[in-house]
Amino acid sequence: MATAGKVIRCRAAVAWAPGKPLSVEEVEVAPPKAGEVRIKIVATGICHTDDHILKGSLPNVEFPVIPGHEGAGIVESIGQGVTSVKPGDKVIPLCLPQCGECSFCQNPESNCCQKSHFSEPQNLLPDKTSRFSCKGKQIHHFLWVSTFAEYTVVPEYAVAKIDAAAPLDKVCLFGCGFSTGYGAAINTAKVKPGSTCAVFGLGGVGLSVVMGCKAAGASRIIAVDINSDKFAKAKELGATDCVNPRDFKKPIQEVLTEMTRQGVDYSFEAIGHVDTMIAALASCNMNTGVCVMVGVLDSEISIDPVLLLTGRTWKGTMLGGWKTRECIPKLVSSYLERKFNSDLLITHTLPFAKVNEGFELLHAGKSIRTVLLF
Ligand code: COD
Ligand code: ZN
Repeated sequence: MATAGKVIRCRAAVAWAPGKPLSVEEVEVAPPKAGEVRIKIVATGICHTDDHILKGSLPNVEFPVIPGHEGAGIVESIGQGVTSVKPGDKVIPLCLPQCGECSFCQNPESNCCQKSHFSEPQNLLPDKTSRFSCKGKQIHHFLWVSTFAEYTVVPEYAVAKIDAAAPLDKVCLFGCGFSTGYGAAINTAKVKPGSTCAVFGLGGVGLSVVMGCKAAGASRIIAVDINSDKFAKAKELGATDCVNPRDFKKPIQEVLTEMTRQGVDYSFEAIGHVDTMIAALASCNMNTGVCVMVGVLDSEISIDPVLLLTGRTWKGTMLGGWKTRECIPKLVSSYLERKFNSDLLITHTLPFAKVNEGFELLHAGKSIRTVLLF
């Protein structure tokens, strides 16, 4: 490849400081070092988590930074010792790696690789340097993936090789939103056939939970959102009932408990607010209910312990519980076999230069997923 071993100058969206819109800049992307892969990003989705970065509400993010974590691309070049991918391969960069060696990776029940940001920051690559610079300044990586860049450099164990037939402008969603939501239902909650589910928040992540509940055979799926415009899509994807908490005077947990007599079997929170986390927990069956929190809070939460004392299970999920390098390619294959239609989550496709327009659509509640194309 003509570019291998050389610095590449290309476009990227840089967040220079919290509270400022993204700025599309020309950046330099250094070649991959040993154990790293340089990827030409072809498409990237906009997830609400990227918006949390711009607002400065995610902990452990360092500015200036190139956000984006829902991308798909093609390997441009590889560093020394890389064996699992080669230039030309289609790949998805993984914001949750799978090193395959740590005790979590070796545990069949776990997907929380110890190389993830819970153990070490992913603002710089593992050798503690950045491959990005702009106007003479070092730019930070985000969760190692930084998909709002035309080229990005990622450790090999955070790259999943996918089927060469995969359409990158569609399967980019598997880097976060679809995998997180779908897996929260299938892997984390382990939704059983015939069960009743409630999903709080009908963004790209919550609607993927709806799809997961449906695929697992749930017989009733109650979709909850304060934006009723989301209900048509929720029904199309499998919701049987749609509820807007603003249509009721009483708390939504009481509404759901009345609708289902004893509360739902599984509830999911895909918003990231304290009140909806507590409402989701209180909405599931007091004894056998399972509540999965998918959203992340920027504050602490306090609950009445009786909510758990009676037997409820309260869980979290990381990227839907998938062992990423191993399972994301399988999910892509299932997509190619048309086992589900995640394309329905994509409401807008924009050229990369319009990245800030994509965020405006998210703020206005008009988009589910906007996919940016380079
Ligand atoms: N009650 C009901 N619905 C609400 C409420 C409320 N009080 N407030 C907002 N909503 C709805 C909105 O109308 C919207 O439809 C939906 O909730 C949220 O959707 P989006 O499109 O804004 O968000 P998503 O689906 O892209 O992302 C949601 C997350 C919860 C994943 C995200 O915000 C988050 O918390 N991210 C951090 C967690 C994380 O790291 N997850 C894995 C990688 S992203
Ligand atoms: Zn995300």
